[in-house]
Amino acid sequence: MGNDTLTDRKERWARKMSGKERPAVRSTDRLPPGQHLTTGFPVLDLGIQPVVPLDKWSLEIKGLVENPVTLNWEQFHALPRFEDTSDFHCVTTWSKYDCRWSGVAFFTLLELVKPRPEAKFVYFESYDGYSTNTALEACMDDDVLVATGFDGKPIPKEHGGPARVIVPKLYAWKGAKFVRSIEFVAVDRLGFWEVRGYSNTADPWTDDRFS
Ligand SMILES: Nc1nc2c(c(=O)[nH]1)N[C@H]1C(S)=C(S)[C@@H](COP(=O)(O)O)O[C@H]1N2
Ligand SMILES: [Mo]
Repeated sequence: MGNDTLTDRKERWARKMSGKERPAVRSTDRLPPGQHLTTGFPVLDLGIQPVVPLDKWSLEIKGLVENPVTLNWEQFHALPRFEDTSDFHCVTTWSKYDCRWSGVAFFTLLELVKPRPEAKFVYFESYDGYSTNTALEACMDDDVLVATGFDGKPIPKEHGGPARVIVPKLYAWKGAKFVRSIEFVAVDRLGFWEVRGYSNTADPWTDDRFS
């Protein structure tokens, strides 16, 4: 399937679904409303899985911070390591429990770059041209990380290796696979799916899928 086809279809679907009113009732179940459990690990992307050799990889952290940095693979791995197990919820209705991610906690990156008080949002860009955005507050949760490992092994390319962002409490499109840069901004800037009708807040527990 071509790249356009997949993106166009998902976009049409988002438009269709956005017309429907949904009550914002917070689920108390582990499985958010409208989701079903999957045991496999589906791959969702734009049809491009960029090959980024580790000696060419870098993560740029920039914008409204005291200490902007560009980390190479070695420098990134010199940061304190973090491991966390979380559930994964894709807006296309599948959820996967108990994903064991390892990498660097987002709060470690915050300590390193020191966002200025004006920074209220975060904008992520990826090696495949993808982008997404979150409120800074959403990234300050203790389960948010830039992951390089899944289930004790390096993240396979199809799941966003060398490094991807994981924001477990939001729908999974808020976590950039193949992440390349993280920018702290004062004014929210919509990412790839956010400009195409997906919710900006993306809370699985209130079925908050479309804007
Ligand atoms: N760079 C990039 N990150 C991305 C995407 C993408 O297309 N490109 N898709 C998002 C979506 S919609 C989902 S559900 C998850 C899918 O992750 P997976 O392929 O590991 O299941 O990655 C998110 N991050
Ligand atoms: Mo998704």
